[in-house]
Amino acid sequence: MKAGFCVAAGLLCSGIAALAQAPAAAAPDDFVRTHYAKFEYRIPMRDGAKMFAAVYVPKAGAFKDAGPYPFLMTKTPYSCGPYGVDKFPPRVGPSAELMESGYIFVCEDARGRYASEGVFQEMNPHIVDKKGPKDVDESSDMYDTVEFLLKNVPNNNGKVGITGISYPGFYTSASIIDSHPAIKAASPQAPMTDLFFNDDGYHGGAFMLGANYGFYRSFRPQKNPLIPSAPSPRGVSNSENPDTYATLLAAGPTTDLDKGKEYLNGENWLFHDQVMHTTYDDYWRKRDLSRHMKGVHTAVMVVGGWFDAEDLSGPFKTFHAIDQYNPGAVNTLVIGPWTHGGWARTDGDRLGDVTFNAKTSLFYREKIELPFFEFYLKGVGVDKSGNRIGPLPKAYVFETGTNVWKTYEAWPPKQAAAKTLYFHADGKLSFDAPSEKTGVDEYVSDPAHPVPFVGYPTDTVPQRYMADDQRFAATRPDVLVYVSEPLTEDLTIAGPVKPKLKIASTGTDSDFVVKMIDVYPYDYPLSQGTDAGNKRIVGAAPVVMGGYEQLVRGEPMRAKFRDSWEKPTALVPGKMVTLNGEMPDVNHTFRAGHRIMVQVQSSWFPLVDRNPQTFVDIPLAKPEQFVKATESVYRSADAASGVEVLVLPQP
Ligand code: PG9
Repeated sequence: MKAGFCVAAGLLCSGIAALAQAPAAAAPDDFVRTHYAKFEYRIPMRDGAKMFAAVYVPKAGAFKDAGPYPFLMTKTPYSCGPYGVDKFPPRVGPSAELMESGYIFVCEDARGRYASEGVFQEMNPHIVDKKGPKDVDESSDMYDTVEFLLKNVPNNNGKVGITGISYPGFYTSASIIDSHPAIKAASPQAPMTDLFFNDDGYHGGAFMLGANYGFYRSFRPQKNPLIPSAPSPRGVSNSENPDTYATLLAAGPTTDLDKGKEYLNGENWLFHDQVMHTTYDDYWRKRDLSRHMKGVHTAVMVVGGWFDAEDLSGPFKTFHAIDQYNPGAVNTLVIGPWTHGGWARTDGDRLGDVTFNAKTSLFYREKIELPFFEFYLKGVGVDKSGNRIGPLPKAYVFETGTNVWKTYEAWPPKQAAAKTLYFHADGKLSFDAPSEKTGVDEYVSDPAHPVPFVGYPTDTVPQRYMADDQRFAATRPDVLVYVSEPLTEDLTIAGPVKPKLKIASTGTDSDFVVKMIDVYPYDYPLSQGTDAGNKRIVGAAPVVMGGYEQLVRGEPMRAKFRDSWEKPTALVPGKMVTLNGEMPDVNHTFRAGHRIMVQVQSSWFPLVDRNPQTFVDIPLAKPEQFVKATESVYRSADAASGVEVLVLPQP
């Protein structure tokens, strides 16, 4: 097959199972076929590998704007199907609004995935000092791709946009390092940035078992990129217990999972790598994209969701890295009340039992995302309603609690000031530091009976968990609860949430999970529930929201990493140590009448793998190494514990 073009008869064009990139658009189902002509290319990279690209070019007369058109690209490891110039997906591009505006949409299979040649690497590491054409990475591949497209695709205006969510978000960020001058707009969305530091792999040093257990059942190495192994569903099959709390508790150490049939009997090296690199070693350091975000010459809009259970941290890391290494760059952060990719896939008006009183995703797609690309790729200065559009504010964020969009000149806002909420006797919480000479709260943590992360059976990680009611946990003897008095006025926090604990354990390792919670007043009105997929349950019994304990932010901290992510150290049983952490940012208002709650526990299962509470390489822990431990949290004048937040002045 000659480079650069695919013929309809070849293997490449066979109908490889298409993974729908996104839900069907509101436009007629045949909109893509009637408005776009499809081409397929095999684009040669400098090392000789050919990347597959599906290109959709506006048909003459199909749009008011006759072109020439900019490119709007995405790169994905999840397939650019359906393959074949006579096969069309239900939608092209990130939104119906953009599809209906007219762009040259390009989807490129990632190196070594599906119809692209080369060798796939998880979060393909960036090569700083390239010595020759064999030294290739996402930056060089994108440069070569753009050069090819500009020369070979008809009716283009010489400008390129790149965008994508999750892994495609990673490819967007990695592609704009030393960016090609034709790239004028990039939007990394929920970009994986550092899998070990609070993206998909590890949080606070603890392995995110539930999500990875599901994801790697379908994300597998492909022996021959042209004939991918059929992905298995992320959830469990009907023959398995649909409650992974029970199945993963019975499964024992994660190394046994790794050898299981669902992970190709240990041959799914993608999962194996995630499980076995349990410290911040060179495997992770090479893949920390934030340290390479240099030479960014394009306008950037980083997008994320406050309730993104997979890549919440990545958007903040990428946004701050671009500012750090590219002073003066056009770089905006947009964060809404969304789950992973929710801004492209939902109305954004609710999550579980919590409502946001507005279709935030529709607002984002029409008033933020569409103008961003129209402005930088087409030079359009007004939106559909005739309002002027132009550079976005530095930070464009949705404030939960008050449920309003806010803009700031910096993120976190310069006006926010650090204050600590301290733990007190009798489960009290306040901004006053403790004065008592002594004070400690204790509980027994038993790895055989870990604290669940949700109060209902589930076979996946329902994204609604990030705003779910915590009353199911509050009554457990192995959960500490600290709660403030009802607030007399609104209290708004904006930025990272930093637990600062003084702890001890009778074990030689332990986890401490800190959850910040918004407690609703008892007279709060009922709400209609939704299922784990965030769909309204018609006819469902109303949810009692009075006293609801809404999770605002929660994260684990694995005590062995308290001094070093590279070299973990054991706890000395009974000896008090300092355990500080940083949880991903929030922008939440605790309304007047609400109370602030903090819960502390030593397991969060099966969201997080169990800590045996013995100092050991956890995937290899033996069953007998899983031991009960008495955990102590100190709250005295000389050994205070609490959570530091950034408080915004009330308007
Ligand atoms: N963020 C998802 C993921 C990527 C890599 C490892 C695990 C999960 C995703 O791309 O959907």
